[in-house]
Amino acid sequence: MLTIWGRLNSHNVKKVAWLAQEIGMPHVRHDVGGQFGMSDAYLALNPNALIPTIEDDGLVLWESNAILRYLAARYAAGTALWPDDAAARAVGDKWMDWQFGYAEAQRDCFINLVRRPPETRDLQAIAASAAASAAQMAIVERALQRSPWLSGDNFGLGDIPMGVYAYTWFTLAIDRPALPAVTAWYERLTQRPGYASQVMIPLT
Ligand SMILES: N[C@@H](CCC(=O)N[C@@H](CS)C(=O)NCC(=O)O)C(=O)O
Repeated sequence: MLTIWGRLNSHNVKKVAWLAQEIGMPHVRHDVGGQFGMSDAYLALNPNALIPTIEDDGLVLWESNAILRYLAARYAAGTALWPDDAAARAVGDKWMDWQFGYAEAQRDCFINLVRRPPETRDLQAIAASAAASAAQMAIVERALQRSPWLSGDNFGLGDIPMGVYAYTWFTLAIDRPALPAVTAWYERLTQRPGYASQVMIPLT
């Protein structure tokens, strides 16, 4: 059975737990990282001292997006999650790498508003981060005006990383410009059981 190590209030762990639900893969998840710490046994699996890590059929793997690609290729090949056609896969694939840049833009909002007590928050950093996130989301908006999903005509792997960050964006107490296509996409995501159970949890 698939094993996932990582606390669920981590963006990168959410991606993997959500995909496991989309594929319908039974799995066990162990809380690691953040307030749960990391044992020597865990660090032997992942020398980066980061989460998530998985073990599947003898394979130990870290890097969340590599995990998504592995699980989809192995367990969902030929479906919209992992189309046979390389060009069709690439449509969503680019958004997976693009998300890491987005995460940088949103980072100061998240750290200050979620991880720090109010008296130590850097309001300038929050404002700059909110503006940077909005500029990035405007790029997502233009893509979603052309197709309903970041992966194209169907929900796919490319929707998962940014889908996780969209929940944070819509949940944080920050100024957000009106982005109708992003909002409609987000509302469709909230209807997916795996998103509701693995992503829409308290940010803290
Ligand atoms: N590129 C890595 C980044 C992993 C990462 O930064 N994970 C964060 C949580 S989202 C982490 O491990 N933080 C330390 C901790 O939780 O103790 C991936 O995508 O898996």
